[in-house]
Amino acid sequence: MTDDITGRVRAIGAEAPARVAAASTLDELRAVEAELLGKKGALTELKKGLGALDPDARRTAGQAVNEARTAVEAAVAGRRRDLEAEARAATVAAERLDLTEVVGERERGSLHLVTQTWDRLVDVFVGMGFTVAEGPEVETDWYNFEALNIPAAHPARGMWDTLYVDLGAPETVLLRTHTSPVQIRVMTDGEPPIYAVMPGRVFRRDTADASHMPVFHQIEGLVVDRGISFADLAGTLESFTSAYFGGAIHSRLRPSYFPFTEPSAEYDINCLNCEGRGCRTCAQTGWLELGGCGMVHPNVLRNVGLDPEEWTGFAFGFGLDRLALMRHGVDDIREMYTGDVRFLEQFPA
Ligand code: FA5
Repeated sequence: MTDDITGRVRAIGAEAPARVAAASTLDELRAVEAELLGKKGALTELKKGLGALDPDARRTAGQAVNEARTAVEAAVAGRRRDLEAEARAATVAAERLDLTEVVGERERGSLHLVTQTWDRLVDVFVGMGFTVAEGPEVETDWYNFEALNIPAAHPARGMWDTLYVDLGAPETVLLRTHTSPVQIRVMTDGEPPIYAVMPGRVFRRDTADASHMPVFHQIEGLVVDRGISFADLAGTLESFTSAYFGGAIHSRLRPSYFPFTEPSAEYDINCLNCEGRGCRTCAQTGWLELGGCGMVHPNVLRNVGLDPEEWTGFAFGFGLDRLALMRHGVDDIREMYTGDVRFLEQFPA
């Protein structure tokens, strides 16, 4: 009986390290511990049988139980340490933040050079007290031509090679050839005094070259007030030029003809790409035409119901893309429309 209990206790003690080592999680370890040492565990059960033994046998068996218990407890404690360390290492690995990782800068696009120029021009004119208006790109013959003192069959229509839209009666709807129709809309929608600029996209059957595109942009200006003279126009253009280009710049007003202004002029600046010496941007002339201008024709004022005896005004229309060319030293307008990122990246904004 003694040998039986002592033998079984020793057997438990001998097997214990292997069973404990086989526990691969803390839960499994707890289960093994309960099976061996718990209230209903194997060693506890065996210990209960000690009371029935004679004193010598009880001592031997009791000692064996204590030794086995100590051995099991040591094995469990050792395994628990290992498993807890493993669990901690797993948590640390799972929650690890790599603070040395370099997150690359986000690639951001930028505004196109034409948009930047548009915004800048608007800023300059708003700074001079102008408001901003826009009109539609598809216009009627009335706004683009008739109201601007260019009746049907007038030879001046040849100044603008027009793209017509196949809508309504033939040649009544078109892609606007200039931003001047917005003058008519502004005068029809509001009352003088008017101080407005009107940027927008325009369309012509022009062949692309270093200074021409079939689709390009203009910024129109219109002032209608009492007592406005050509000197006001010249002074406004002067202030605009120095505000936009900064520094000393040579400009000139060259007599010209537009049906909707009288007198009319072309506004040229000294080509900045060749400093007036002559290059392909200015077709070797040393001057680049930026736009037309003049005093609003009395017929235009009458067409929108204004009395030319009471109101006078001036108007101008600049090539927005050409302003961008000059300001940024670009020698070919087509560069702006090829979508070449290497070109566009030079103008971040
Ligand atoms: C006009 O379009 C008139 N509406 C301007 C005007 C407004 C005169 C108000 C008087 C009063 P013009 O056709 O010259 O004018 O064009 C004006 C400017 O647009 C030109 O000086 C030039 O800078 C620009 N431009 C004209 N055609 C092209 C083109 N194909 N590509 C790029 N820019 C152009």
